[in-house]
Amino acid sequence: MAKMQPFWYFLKPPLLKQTLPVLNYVLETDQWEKYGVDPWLNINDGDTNAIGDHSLYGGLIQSYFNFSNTTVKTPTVVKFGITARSAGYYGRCIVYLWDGSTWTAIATCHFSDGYETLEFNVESLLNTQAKINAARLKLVSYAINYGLDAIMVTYAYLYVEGYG
Ligand SMILES: [Ca+2]
Repeated sequence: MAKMQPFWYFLKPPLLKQTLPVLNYVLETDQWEKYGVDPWLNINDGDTNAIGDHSLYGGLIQSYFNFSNTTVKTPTVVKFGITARSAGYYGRCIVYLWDGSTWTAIATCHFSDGYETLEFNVESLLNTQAKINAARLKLVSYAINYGLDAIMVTYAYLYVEGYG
């Protein structure tokens, strides 16, 4: 027997929720340490496949990463997530996202011991399906305590809610 749906079910498409992990890496500026297999940030697997910076002054650039595509045509919530840990006093990096035409610094991340995930709302930047699907990620390490700050990053993704 067919499942009955309320009348309003047919008026509004279902809300889609999609996690779009890093898909691949395009070599542009390659300055971070690499551990494991390219593209390192596609799976949340700790130090196994990760990138890091233990350099004295930070400022190292790793770009760029592409994300998986979304089928959401009308995004309502778009977040960027990054999973990293300190490998020293603090782990710090600046996150840049490409929207198809420009790079924007969306956050300076601070990580302590042990992997944790930080999320940032980016729907003001990535406000269309085209921009989400054009998005690229660039990470720049950032050290305040010279010689003490160090970072390991293992996972990055976009999270999208909206209607197809
Ligand atoms: Ca990883």
